[in-house]
Amino acid sequence: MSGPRSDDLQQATTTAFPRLEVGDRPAMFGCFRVLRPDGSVIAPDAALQNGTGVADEDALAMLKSMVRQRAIDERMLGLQRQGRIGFYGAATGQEAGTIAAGHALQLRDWVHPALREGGIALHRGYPLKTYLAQIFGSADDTSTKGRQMPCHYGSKDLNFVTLSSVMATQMPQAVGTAYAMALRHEAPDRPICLGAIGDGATSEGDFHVALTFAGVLRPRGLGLPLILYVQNNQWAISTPVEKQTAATTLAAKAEGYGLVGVRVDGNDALALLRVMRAVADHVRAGGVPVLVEALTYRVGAHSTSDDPSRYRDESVTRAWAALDPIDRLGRYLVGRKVLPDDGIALLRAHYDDEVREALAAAEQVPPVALQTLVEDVYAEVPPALQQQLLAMTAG
Ligand SMILES: Cc1ncc(C[n+]2csc(CCOP(=O)(O)OP(=O)(O)O)c2C)c(N)n1
Ligand SMILES: [Mg+2]
Repeated sequence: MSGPRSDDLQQATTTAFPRLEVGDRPAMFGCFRVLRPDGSVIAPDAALQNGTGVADEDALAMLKSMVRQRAIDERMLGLQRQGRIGFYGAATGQEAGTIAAGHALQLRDWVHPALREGGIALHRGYPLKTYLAQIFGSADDTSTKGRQMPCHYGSKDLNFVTLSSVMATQMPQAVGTAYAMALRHEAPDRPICLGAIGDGATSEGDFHVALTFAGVLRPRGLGLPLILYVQNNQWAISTPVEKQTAATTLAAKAEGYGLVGVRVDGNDALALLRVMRAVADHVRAGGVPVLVEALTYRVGAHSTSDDPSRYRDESVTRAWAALDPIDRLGRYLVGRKVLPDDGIALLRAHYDDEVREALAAAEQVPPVALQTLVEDVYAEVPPALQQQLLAMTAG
């Protein structure tokens, strides 16, 4: 039994999507795009639902999560500036890249996130209360028990694996998860795994190790159910993507490992959903793994520890900010009369209220109990650790 061939996907995606810059080059050099920045559809296709291939309820569900994520991110940045939390990495301007990728997955699928994919967990149902508790390291942090930096969410229930701060380590792990799914489940209906990474981390050895194994592991003669998902926001802290690679695109790297590469406008939620759904179907059914490059821009700082005005031209940032993914999808939905003219503002007010209430409750929760520091490693806490704990609590 064999799965779809890689060129089936190329065929499907190149014919189904209007592209940003195509010529006669394959999809990994072009860039799929459905919406213009003003929310109009570039090339409505009468054969597709709504001319875009995306149902209104899907577009609206994505928009809600995107607005919610921005409301959370902006509040968290404010908290860090006030000294109430230690660190935060926002996904501002990348909400489409995060939420649309998550929306294309099924709940039984797996996610190995990078720093900016916390919104996928929220979109899958990770409670805001737990999200905030992870950031605070409070007693409600049931996922990481206060032992991880903020933004390292994890949820067994949601198949959302806690990221390690060491860049790119999640990619070989994602290959392993996909391999396990391929061994345990029958195509064409296998749970799939999304491994997410930033452009900068594609320079890490782990990324290339992952691509090698993604190509050569073929259990049952099929490709792994794996999407390697690069959010190319064009910066790795202060290093621009041009200094990470001389390749024409990051998607092009797929070819060298026997994988399929696809590039998509990372600020266009509809294009992303279309591409990610096509890709998910392809790898679920047994096709070779796909490297998806979502082209976007980090309009904010790298994290709360960074000041980008010191190393980049912020007029470029403003140009990208004008391509905002929330405004674009919002205008599309206003145009379709799914959303009133002030729909985004109404949603934002709603989520600001939600965040304010959740935060007020989260800040009342005490820190994780000290004794948990010595738990979970040994079946019985060894005497030396017991003594150290005693010394800490007595002090
Ligand atoms: C192995 C390793 N080297 C360096 C760092 C420090 N570091 C954290 S994030 C980051 C840049 C990440 O850039 P990118 O992969 O483009 O993701 P983005 O932050 O832009 O989403 C660096 C250098 C790290 N965490 N791990
Ligand atoms: Mg980056």
